[in-house]
Amino acid sequence: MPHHRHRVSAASIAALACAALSAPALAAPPQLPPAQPGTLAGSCEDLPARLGGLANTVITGSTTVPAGTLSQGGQPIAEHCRVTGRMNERVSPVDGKTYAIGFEVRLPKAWNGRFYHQGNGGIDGNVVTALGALGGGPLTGALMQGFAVLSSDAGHTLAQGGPAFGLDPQARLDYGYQAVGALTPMAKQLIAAAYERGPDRSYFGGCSNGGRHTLVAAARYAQDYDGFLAGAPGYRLPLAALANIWGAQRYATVATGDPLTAAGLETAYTATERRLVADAVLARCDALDGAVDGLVQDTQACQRAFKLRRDVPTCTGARDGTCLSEAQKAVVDGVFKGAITSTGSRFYNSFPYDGGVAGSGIAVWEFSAPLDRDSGAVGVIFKVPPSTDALTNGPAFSLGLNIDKALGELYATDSTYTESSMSFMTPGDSDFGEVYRRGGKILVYHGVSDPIFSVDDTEDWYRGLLHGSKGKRTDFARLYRIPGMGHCSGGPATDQADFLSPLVAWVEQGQAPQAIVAQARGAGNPGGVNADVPVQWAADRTRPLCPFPQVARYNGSGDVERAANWSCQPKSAPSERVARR
Ligand SMILES: [Ca+2]
Repeated sequence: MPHHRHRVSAASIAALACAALSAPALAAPPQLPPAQPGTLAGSCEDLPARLGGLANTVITGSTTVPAGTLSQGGQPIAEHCRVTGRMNERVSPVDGKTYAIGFEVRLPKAWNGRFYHQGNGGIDGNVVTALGALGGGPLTGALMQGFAVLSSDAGHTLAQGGPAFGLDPQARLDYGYQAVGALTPMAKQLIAAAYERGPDRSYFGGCSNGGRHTLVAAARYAQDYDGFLAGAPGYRLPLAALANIWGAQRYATVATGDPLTAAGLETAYTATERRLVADAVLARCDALDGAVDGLVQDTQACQRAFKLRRDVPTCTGARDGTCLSEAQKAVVDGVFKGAITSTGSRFYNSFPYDGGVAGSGIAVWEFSAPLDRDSGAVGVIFKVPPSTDALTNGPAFSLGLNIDKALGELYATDSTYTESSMSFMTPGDSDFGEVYRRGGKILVYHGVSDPIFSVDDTEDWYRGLLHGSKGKRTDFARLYRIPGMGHCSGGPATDQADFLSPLVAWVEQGQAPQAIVAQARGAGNPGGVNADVPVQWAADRTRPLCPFPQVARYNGSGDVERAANWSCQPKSAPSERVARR
């Protein structure tokens, strides 16, 4: 049966707070000792011989990568050893194809004593270079910082047929979580052979589907890792993908072009009209944080202050970019309110109105992805039974999909597919107690204008996490919202921040992260320029990202472009302050 999450009500929070007062305190979790540096022992080329064999693993290469061969953010990466291989090679009894879990591990000569498991994005299927690239524009990655970094294809290759791997039940499970379970002990053995000791501390990180991998690892493999860095975690990814298809079906009702093409579907809600809505949001919400600066820090207050129907003009004649039709308003507002079944039951979360709702990444996620990505994911990887027509005609599959029926199929099993996608893709009902008890920490970040995985959904997960233990367990997980940011990066936002260093300091030194300073990637940024940064902003604008539910506010004096003149304050603005505007 579908499992529907509900927003935690104020009354239930109050009840839980009272329960917390009388609940016995749990033993404080241990403080994990910090990692110690090490050096690659012996030659990289001889490493396979020193390994003495790894279970179910074929090593296909072990080669020294000289300093400067790779670079990140314009900086050279130091000498390291690249080991490639594959695990669990097998022939599928369902589709007859050969599958394996492909991987690479990059082992720095000068090692910081840590292991970083890099979660990759999309539907995986490629061994993305194990740089340990971090959220937003690249600063340094984990490899550059001296971590030993693992990357994998999660058990299938896109070259073999894209989402068609979903026809093989084991490939589904590997993609969901079992590749992580196979790879982790292998990588730790490899590290132990390379440095003559295993990693002192282990981390898991990624954004999007990589963020999902991270939270699933925290739920299922908590004993193997100490720190988890989850960006835009699509922790209910099958529901998010189905919700996006639902949105496309809604947009199709007001498209003037052919909705079976991305360009045609986008005629439902054009770039000019998205800019109109973004400007209307800013007119109501920008000043709520004390500065009219093109960023809406107080997301909650903005949802009370902005009303699409009231604040955007309604067309009286033809659409000309200065108004939305009544029908468009119903569709757009419906998409922001969240996907529903035919009987009005919400099966995925709302999305907040924010200054980033016209970001350049929106069109891809809203109008292209439902036709060419979510179709394959929902149709072939997530549904039981799968629908192969999603492989041959994604747009027709998505726009013709019976949402109610498909929703049930995300939770379904049969004799071939014995685990549902809502089981293998999600952390389930885990309270992450194992992470807490071993002294592990979870740091999550999420763009407020992410159009595919809702920040509201992540907030609900976070509230549930803190209150799920009846208040007994707190402060082992933190969430940072990034106003204006789209999916993982981009949008009119300060989207460049180092989350890994604060996570390491939290895990290894017990220093709980507070405000984390983020920077805009305007003109001249060495990590790559974000074209969504408005020209009115300082190119290197900084802002504090605040631990949820804190909100950044301008102090009222000093250069508005600098994070130093902003403070994280406890909560959203009082309603009366919003109402006065
Ligand atoms: Ca503002």
